[in-house]
Amino acid sequence: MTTLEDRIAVVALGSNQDFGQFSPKEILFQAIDCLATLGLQLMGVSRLYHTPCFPAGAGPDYVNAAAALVVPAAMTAPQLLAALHQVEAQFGRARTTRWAGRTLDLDLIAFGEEVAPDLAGFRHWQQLPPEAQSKLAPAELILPHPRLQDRAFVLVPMADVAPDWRHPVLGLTVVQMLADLPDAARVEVVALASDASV
Ligand code: PH2
Ligand code: MG
Ligand code: MG
Repeated sequence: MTTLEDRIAVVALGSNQDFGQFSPKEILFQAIDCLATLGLQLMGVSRLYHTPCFPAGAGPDYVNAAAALVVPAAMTAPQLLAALHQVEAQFGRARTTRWAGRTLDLDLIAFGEEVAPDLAGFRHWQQLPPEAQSKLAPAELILPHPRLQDRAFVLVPMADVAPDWRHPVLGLTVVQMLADLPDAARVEVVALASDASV
């Protein structure tokens, strides 16, 4: 049952590497089914998108998507993250180097209005200069995801499932953050045909 205390979380899904016989597109469909078995109610699943790897040239193109989940009131963000890591592991995800190709990446983008670890910690990572962004990765969970507003491969799918979610620090909705990106970034994120072909 959904209660008033339940929160909406947004998970970004990505894959740019086959897992056994499964293609990135098939992996994402299966991962979405898995999320539904975690005791999380799926509110919405975006279309699947073909996106160029970021940083450019660092690996094969990705398939990206987003899911909006109803999180039970008793579940914390770290608990949800641990559940996402379990699903990643089921799809052969090895946590090696930061920009390694990935069979399945499940990123916790937003957890209701939560700002973590706190406002100062969030701002530190959100305002990190671009040179440092490629070298440093936070050891702890930062919410909302500190690069959410920069990435068309996150915002375009998220606009399918939570267009009106408002960033608790930046004060902008998903639609507004997307409008602030250059056209060139948005048009690189291309919806896959919704038929069953892979
Ligand atoms: N994820 C990354 C690194 N680069 N590029 C695209 N297009 N999509 C991703 O999901 C992605 C990426 C790290 O998780
Ligand atoms: Mg990621
Ligand atoms: Mg990740």
